[in-house]
Amino acid sequence: MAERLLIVHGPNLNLLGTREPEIYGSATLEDINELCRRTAASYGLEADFVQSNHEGELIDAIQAAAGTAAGIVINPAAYTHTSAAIHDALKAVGLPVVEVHLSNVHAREPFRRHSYVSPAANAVIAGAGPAGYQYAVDHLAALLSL
Ligand code: CA2
Repeated sequence: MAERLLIVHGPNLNLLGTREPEIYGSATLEDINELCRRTAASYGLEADFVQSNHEGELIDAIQAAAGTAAGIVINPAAYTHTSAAIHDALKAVGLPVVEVHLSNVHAREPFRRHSYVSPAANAVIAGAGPAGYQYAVDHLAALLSL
């Protein structure tokens, strides 16, 4: 059976492609999921997806990945800057993690420069737009020696 990756999208990312295209571009979340799916398939991996506007639902999905997924790609969105709980969940499952941000969070408001999630991630990609998700899947495949 194919190994699986979990792709986690945080709050408001369901709005991608409909608002603030000058910051987040015109790709929809489904476009990004399709990019992840295709990139994962190129390594013989399958991808599962979750988007939620609720912190607890994201944590439930991360916990459920233990035993079902080989790695996690996560854009925690605004929870990046607030959530010790998402950090703890990622540490608890012990899977390889790549944190992705569409925008360059370091070139924006000062509050976006700090991530609670980064210490729980193997790698962080910011500012590459949707391609960042492709690079994240590529990196997980490398960590999995695929
Ligand atoms: O750059 C990123 O990917 C972010 O994780 C996006 C978050 C933001 O809070 C982080 O600082 C950086 C916001 C996601 C909101 O997405 C929207 C998409 C379309 C319209 C409005 C919001």
